[in-house]
Amino acid sequence: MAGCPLFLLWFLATLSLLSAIVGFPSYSPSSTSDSPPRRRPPPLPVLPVPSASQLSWQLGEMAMFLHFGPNTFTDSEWGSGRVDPGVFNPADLDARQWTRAAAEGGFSRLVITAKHHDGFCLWPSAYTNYSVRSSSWRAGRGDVVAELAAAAREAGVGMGIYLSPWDRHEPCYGKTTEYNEYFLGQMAELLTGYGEIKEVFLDGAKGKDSTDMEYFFDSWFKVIHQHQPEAVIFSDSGPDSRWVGNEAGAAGRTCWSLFNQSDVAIGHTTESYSSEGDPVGRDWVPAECDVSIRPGWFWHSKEQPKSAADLLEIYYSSVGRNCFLILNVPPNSSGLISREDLQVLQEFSKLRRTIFSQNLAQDAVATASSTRGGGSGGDPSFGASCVLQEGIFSYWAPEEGGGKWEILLDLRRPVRFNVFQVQEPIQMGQRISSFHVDAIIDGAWETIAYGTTVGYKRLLRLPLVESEYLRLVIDGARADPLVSYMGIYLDEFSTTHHWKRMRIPSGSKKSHLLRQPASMHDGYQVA
Ligand code: FUL
Repeated sequence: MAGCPLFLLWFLATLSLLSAIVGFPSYSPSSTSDSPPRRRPPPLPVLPVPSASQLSWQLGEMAMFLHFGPNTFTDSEWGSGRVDPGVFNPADLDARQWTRAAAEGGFSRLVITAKHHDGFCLWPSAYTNYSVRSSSWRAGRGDVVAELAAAAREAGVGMGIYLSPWDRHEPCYGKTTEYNEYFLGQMAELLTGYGEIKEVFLDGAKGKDSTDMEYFFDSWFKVIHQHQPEAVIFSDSGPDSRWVGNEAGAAGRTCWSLFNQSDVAIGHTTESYSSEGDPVGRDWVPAECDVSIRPGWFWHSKEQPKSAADLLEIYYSSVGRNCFLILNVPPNSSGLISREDLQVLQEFSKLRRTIFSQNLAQDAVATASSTRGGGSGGDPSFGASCVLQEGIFSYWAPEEGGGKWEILLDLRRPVRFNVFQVQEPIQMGQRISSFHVDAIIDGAWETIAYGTTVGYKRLLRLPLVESEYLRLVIDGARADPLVSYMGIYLDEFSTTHHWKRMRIPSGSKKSHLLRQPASMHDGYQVA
């Protein structure tokens, strides 16, 4: 008050006297009976957390990968870089057919091998003649990247590029400065000439006997983000998404998006670290699972695609384990995705739709051990019922500092299911480190699944269960756990062969656990 002028004191005193006499409304910090209750703000995020582009990438769940180039015409995987560019002649190339397949199949992005290890460029790069310009396709005037970018924009699918650091054609490969300049020059062409690029895929592969070469990854990452701030950069170590450590499309049952980028040198990964992440990692670098629909990455006339059931299996072990799936569907030598691959993609999306389009718990009554905001029932904006709303932006939060974290679902009728889905609001950090799921079986609680991490999405396949009550018990977390979604589903496809062995008591009103061989199920192993 020392510096407060006297007249101001006089003014404030007069004002409060007047307001007492004439009843001016006055502000009081505590709420009165007719003012709305004060909302409790959300809890603090627990670092590290995803960037906005990592978040939208993860919500997109799946990308379609397109391996295409001279290898498609020469029945090879790692082209030598000495193949005549004239071999590249996809007479019926139709990028719209590719983007249609991606959009209809539920893929949020497409990533094309703009340049694979053979050094051939699918766009007319100004820095080399080893490109579409020297091919017979469209009389040397074609640009595959441009056609795909336009079709992807039209179909509302994001566009991504693979630019191989290892280059078996380019003569300056091995000369550090020259090749890094060459690579960045090409990268700039791709990132400035084709609209928005959502992903840049940097492969760590390099043949054993190939020339030594130092890549300036740090400069590359900076330049990529200067040109395309929203692009997710994939490499063995991130910075935005990390290789999962295998090419089978399978993450660890424990899978943290937390990671120490500086502990991993590109080209020198340890599979367990890449596939499981790091519970004490400093960086947010979620895993991306790359796998091909066919045995090879490029199309080969003698190879056949995997089945839709195989892809479903891959979906469970990638997207269902907190990862992003990039599924390669290589166009054939006429420039189209083959009919048999399209067929499998359609079946795969039908399977996912059939299993996941209806949460069998959607009419449940959800209650929790506590809710943030305390009081009677806590703050409804953090209530247990939030876990029945799809997505990650509404979530249940427990009262701070409590040790018991449980969500109970009263399904209000016996429901038969064999898949459990749980999600965390990852924008608040990945927290849960162990959990289990119980159901009332024959009148008593029985544990039907154990899991470790959750992250964006965790799918657990279970023995077939019929129950009216289900509870998620969180046994360990890095901070107060938050849960954004819980779902139960019936998958009659990936377990078809087990159904035959089960006897479902007819006319039974009780809840039952219909046992299946435990080893067949994700959720039955302490993950
Ligand atoms: C590997 C490459 O060598 C394959 O050819 C393919 O591009 C795959 C995605 O990455 O490391």
